[in-house]
This record gives sequence, C-alpha cells and structure tokens, in this order.
Amino acid sequence: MAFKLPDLPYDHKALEPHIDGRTMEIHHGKHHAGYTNKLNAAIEGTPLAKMKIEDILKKASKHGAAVRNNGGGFYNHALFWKVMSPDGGGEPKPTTKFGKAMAKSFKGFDDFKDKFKAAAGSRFGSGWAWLCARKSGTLFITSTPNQDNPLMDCAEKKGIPILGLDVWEHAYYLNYQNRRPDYVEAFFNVINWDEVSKLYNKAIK
Ligand code: MN3
Repeated sequence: MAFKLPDLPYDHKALEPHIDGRTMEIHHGKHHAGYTNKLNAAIEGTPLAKMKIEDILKKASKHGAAVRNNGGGFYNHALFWKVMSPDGGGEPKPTTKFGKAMAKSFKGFDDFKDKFKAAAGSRFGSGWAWLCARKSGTLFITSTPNQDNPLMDCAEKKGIPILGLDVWEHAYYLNYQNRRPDYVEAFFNVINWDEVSKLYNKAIK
C-alpha cells in the first residue's frame, strides 16, 4: 500500500462542541479512508505509487479523475486533521515569522477572518477554503472545488496550503445541517495556529 490513512491526532470527540464526534468518526474513518483506498487502487502498479503525494498533485490534471479526486482527498484531509486541535482557537502569535507574515498580508486578524469566511461561504457546492503561502513568504486566501487544492496545476491560484477548511456537507451536516456559516465560525475555535505556523516555516524553506 503506497499511502496510509493517518491517525487522528486526538479523540473523535475532542473537538466538541465545535465539531461533533460522530461527524469526525465518519469523516475520518469512512470518507478519508475511502479516498486513501481509492487513491491506492488508482496508482497501484504505476510509477505514481513511488512518488510523494505533493509531487503527484503538482501534475494532477495529467493523471486522470481518480488520482486527482482521491489524491486531493487523501492530502486535504491529512492537512485538515493536523490544523485543528482541542487546544486551538485564538490568534497566531504575532512575534513569529508566520505572525509577521499574517500582519503583512492582512489588515489585522479580523480582516483575515472575514476573507477566509467569505471564501468558505461563497464556494458553491463542495470544496475547500485555504490559507496559502507563496515561496516569497506572503499569504493569500483561496478556495477550490471538490477535492482540488492549490498545489494542483489546475488550481486557479497556486500556492502551498498551510490551513484548510473542508466545506463539503459531510463535514458539518449532522450538527449544522444547512448552516455552513455557523460551522465555519466554529472552526475558528479549533484552529491549531502553532501547527499552521510550523507548516508556514516549512512552506517558505
Ligand atoms: Mn471531507
């Protein structure tokens, strides 16, 4: 097996009341596991089986729908679990490299929050909202449809994702039904800014 479903870094219920345990259980154990299994089936016996997921995604448009959708689903969810924590929330530390990049790229934390919420809210149907880094160190917000992400050659805006929010209905429907804005607002209570900061430092290396 080329790719392995990563364990959740916390208990299913750890993000309650913001994200409920049953949703996390199905989302990780069924949806993410499904993308992982289907990705492995799609690349089995091909040269892709020996490649890093990031390198596969960079040429996503060339590999066909199964690799694009399931490779994206595998990568996106692995990032999503990492950037959340029961100890999350608040704001990034202003003195770190990442904190300084945030201050440079947005007019304060509320400006960032408004723009991120707008990206998550305006994505029609299923997709993701992202905070991404450019190699130059600046940050930008974007959204992608389906399981696409900003690493992909077919993305509208390309960059290195350091924070992602799943806005597929399967991510919030049990607890929030049609109230996507409430789910997006709740996400801010569990963002693991220390991890996002680490991902930023890695991205600009
Ligand atoms: Mn999902």
